[in-house]
Amino acid sequence: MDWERFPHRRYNPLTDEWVLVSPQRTRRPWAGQVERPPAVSRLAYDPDCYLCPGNLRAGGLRNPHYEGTFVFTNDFPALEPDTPLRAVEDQPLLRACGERGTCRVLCFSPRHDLTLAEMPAPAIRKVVDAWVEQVLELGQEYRWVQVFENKGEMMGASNPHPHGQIWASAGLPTLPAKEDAAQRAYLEAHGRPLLLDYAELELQRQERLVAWNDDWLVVVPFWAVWPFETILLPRRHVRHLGELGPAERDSLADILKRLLVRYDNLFEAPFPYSMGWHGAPLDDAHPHWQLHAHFYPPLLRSALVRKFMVGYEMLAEPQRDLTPEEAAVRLRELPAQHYRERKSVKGDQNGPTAESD
Ligand code: H2U
Ligand code: ZN
Repeated sequence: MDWERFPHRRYNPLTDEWVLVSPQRTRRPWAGQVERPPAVSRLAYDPDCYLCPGNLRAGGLRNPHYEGTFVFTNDFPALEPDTPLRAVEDQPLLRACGERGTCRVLCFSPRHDLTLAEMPAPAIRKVVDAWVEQVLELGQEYRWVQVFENKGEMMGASNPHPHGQIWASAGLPTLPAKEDAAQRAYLEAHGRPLLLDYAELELQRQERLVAWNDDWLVVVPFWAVWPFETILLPRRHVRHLGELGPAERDSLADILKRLLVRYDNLFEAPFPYSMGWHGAPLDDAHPHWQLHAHFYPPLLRSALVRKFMVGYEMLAEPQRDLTPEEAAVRLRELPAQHYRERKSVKGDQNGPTAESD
């Protein structure tokens, strides 16, 4: 079958879901919503930012004068450690259960104006170390530790200061539970972890590769839903972030930089996304699990035109026009140097990323 020309459905073996791909539609005209260009902060320190060193947060606590990364308990947590775990299940149609957990915020850098993409690799390595520490620490008490970053106004991030979040919970949330079941079934059927087989296949085929180094690869997954969605995979069997050795943490910083620079270069604008880590729960061995990170960017055609998950997607199933193979080629062929670095060399600070108001 000629994937490039005909509508078809692709299977996501990690979640047991399908996506409709309609490559024949990529040339349809667009007259829909155009977003405002994202504002780029040029301030290294913002006295009004609740994440900058030394500043006061909502709730009255003051940040220390931190120099690398900084972690604090979210002042408005979605989960709390002392919630009773009672379940209400006497009516099968009205089920609920208490959930216990905690939420933390992780500042990636004291610099208000940087993003992960623009941080030097050794500074990104410090963020990797913070992720590892948080997973190992919170994994002692909680079954699931969700490390994630919402980047950009378009994704609802409340503040341009580079930061991510960590939510830990006693129970396994819906999406990790699906991935857990699929990976368990695959190991039972094939004797190897699903995503280890998948990484090998993608390294052989090379059609969907975006970036790679000795320990990691990034691909637009065969079953991607978002136009420029990617998955970051280790090349050996690694169950969770806590299993990464020092060299692998360095090479992780390297691959993150390669990916995020390409993302920013795609539309020469700060690239919004939600990303997060999925790894084995820390309560047991879980040999079926393979560590991976998902990147879900909302942009479609430019820094101003986003994809909406509406209509058919809310009611039937996700759909995309651009094929994952086309998206991978576009990302792979972008320059490895960040566009802002290139432009500052030329002395040009204007363009689509300039402050919008
Ligand atoms: P975003 O990653 O979506 O920008 O969210 C940042 C978090 O920071 C958000 O969960 C928390 C919010 O509850 N926050 C604090 O903990 N203290 C503050 O002073 C403001 C925001
Ligand atoms: Zn700040």
